[in-house]
Amino acid sequence: MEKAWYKEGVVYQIYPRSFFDSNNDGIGDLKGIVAKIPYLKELGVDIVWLSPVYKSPMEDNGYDISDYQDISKDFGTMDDMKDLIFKMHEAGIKLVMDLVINHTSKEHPWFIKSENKDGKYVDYYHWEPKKRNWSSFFGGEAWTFSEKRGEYYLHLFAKGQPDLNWDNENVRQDIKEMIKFWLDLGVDGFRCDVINIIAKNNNHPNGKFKLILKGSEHYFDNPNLHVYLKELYEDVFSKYDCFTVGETVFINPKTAADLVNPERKELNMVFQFDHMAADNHVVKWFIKKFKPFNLKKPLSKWQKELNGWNTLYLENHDQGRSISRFGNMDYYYQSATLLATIIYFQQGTPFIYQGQEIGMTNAHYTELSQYQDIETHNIYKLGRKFLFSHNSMMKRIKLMSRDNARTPMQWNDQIHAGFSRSRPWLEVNGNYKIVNVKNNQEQTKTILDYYKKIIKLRHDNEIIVYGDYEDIDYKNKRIYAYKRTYNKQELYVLCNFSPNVIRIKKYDFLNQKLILQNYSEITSEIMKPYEARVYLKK
Ligand code: TEU
Ligand code: CA
Repeated sequence: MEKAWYKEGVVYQIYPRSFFDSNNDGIGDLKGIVAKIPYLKELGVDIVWLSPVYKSPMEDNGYDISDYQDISKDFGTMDDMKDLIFKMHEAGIKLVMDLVINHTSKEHPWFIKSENKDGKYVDYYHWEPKKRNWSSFFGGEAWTFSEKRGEYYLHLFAKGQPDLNWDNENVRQDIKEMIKFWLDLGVDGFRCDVINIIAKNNNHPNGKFKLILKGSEHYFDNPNLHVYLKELYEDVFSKYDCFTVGETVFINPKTAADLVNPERKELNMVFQFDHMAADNHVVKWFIKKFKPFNLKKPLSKWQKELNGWNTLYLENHDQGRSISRFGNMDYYYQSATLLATIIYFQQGTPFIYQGQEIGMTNAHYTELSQYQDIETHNIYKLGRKFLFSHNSMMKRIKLMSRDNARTPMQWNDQIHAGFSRSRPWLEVNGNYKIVNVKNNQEQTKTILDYYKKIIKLRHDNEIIVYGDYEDIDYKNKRIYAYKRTYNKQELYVLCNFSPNVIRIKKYDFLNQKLILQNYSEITSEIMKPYEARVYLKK
């Protein structure tokens, strides 16, 4: 296994809009991130990934970019961005940006010119004189009529996010130039938004009948994907000391390996979503009761089957909070730390989403009007159209809306949780008086402390980063246990993923050195609810 800084580092994802507001306009910003660098240092993370801060009409909170080489006024200026890169590097933290190149905003000059059939821009996007039946990831149709051009354009996400035509060489050239611009500014890598769907069948045939994502057979696993990713790698990424993590939808360990196997020279790692379906039927709005085994199964599968480097995450800006989905509020500290133990002692690069390290929970909004997210509102409308009741839709939204992850970061118990002195763009979670950074820093035995310990352990023990993975008693539905092996070392993770007190086997490793635990008192063969332990045998 080849060593690399991006395998050894711990990544912290910042959703800039909700992190810290430096000028009190209710929106988090770049200066706000600079102000919190000491916090990131204290936590011990090595790499920060910023969700998009580019110029954007904000139909999808910045995932709709109208200028790749400018910063949204909401967040600051290009000088603020340069300052942030400089100060992060000064603090020894690398900075990774979001790269949204499947689509732009419909306000991007390329799209405006394409609508006007202006010169080389005619085919920068996907156009058809007749509407196709494809459906969008946000619910509803994926082809929308442009009055100006008199044709339909493809948008796999919101109407304001037209998909770029990657078969067009000029598009690829422009994108490559743009990526170089950021790498030359000092950026250390990219999280590549929905990167495995950039290549499409350019005849755009109608899709087969399907309940969701009609038309997806015309862009999933398109062979040109690999051609284009190799081109990006060859012409750009390989020339810098940077890394790429692809966000990849509907992927399995085999198709993922075609992207991340180092010999293929495409991406360094990908985010897969199998374990995000532990409480739903793949489409997150079709919820089902969470069962721990449904989290264990996909996680173990990817550890064992992926021929390449994994990513380790439980949350991001699109997902409900992990404690609310997979934990247990009756055992708040224990279940939050258990989840962290399970995921971050596996092999791969760890990603922590802002607020996860202090145990932030779902938003607990009661009214639809409290939600801002375009996906949430689209889905509500669609659900009602298909005769789901208001209550049924609200139940799904309360668990799954992306806004659950986007509520402002809870810094302290003061007004607006210390995020801003003005009313934030999205309401603060009502539990901020208890759940906040300051309490975590001042009290003993906190979730934040536990995260700091994990990060330090990963830094101090190569076995956690590079060791081989092997399940222990895989079929046990309540115990999640595994072994890591590296050189002559062995590491054991033992978790009781249940609210019951259980008696466990007399495992050999129980007399090894305990390096982490989430209960102060431990009885060797009895495990308390959501108890987690890590043993190291040197
Ligand atoms: O998300 C891609 C994606 O597949 C989403 O539809 C995801 O499944 C959904 O948000 C889960 O609810 C990426 C970004 O992470 C997301 O924030 C953007 O809205 C989307 O791409 C479009 O750029
Ligand atoms: Ca601000």
